[in-house]
Amino acid sequence: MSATSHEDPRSGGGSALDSATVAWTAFAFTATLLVILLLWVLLGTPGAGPADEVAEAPDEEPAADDDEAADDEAADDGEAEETVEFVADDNFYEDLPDSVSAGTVEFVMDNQGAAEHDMVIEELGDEEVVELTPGGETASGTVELEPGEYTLYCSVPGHREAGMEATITVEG
Ligand SMILES: [Cu+2]
Repeated sequence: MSATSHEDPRSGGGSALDSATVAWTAFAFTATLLVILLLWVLLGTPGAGPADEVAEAPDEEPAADDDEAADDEAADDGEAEETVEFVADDNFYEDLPDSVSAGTVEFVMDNQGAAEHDMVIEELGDEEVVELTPGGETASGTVELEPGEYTLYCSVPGHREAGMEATITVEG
């Protein structure tokens, strides 16, 4: 009983003290947070400018590197001086030019037929310049051509005889 009566004022006083302490602590904590926030904003904002510039710079450099890499790949492929786009169908070629310039020539074949077709150049040891390509697909091949007359044909049995043959002049 007496212990309880002694404790009540203490715990009451203790609670009042605790409330004041909690209030002060909360104020100090909030003030500290505000100061930290203020410092973060003041220091962070000037830092954001250079940070953005630094972030943007690498974005531009890799893009330039990619372009150079693409150019290098094209160079590795021979970087055709001339591109000849033509159509293969069942069973004939269309849109093949009568002549091209000597050098590296890329042949792009659009197979609009139903059957498979390729494009071989007889004078290059029957080299298959454009691989066997299913109907509806496009394929290409690059070849080095010296001046002269060349015969292009499809190596699928029966196709050359059916009309898949063309003559092209390579001019020096
Ligand atoms: Cu063919």
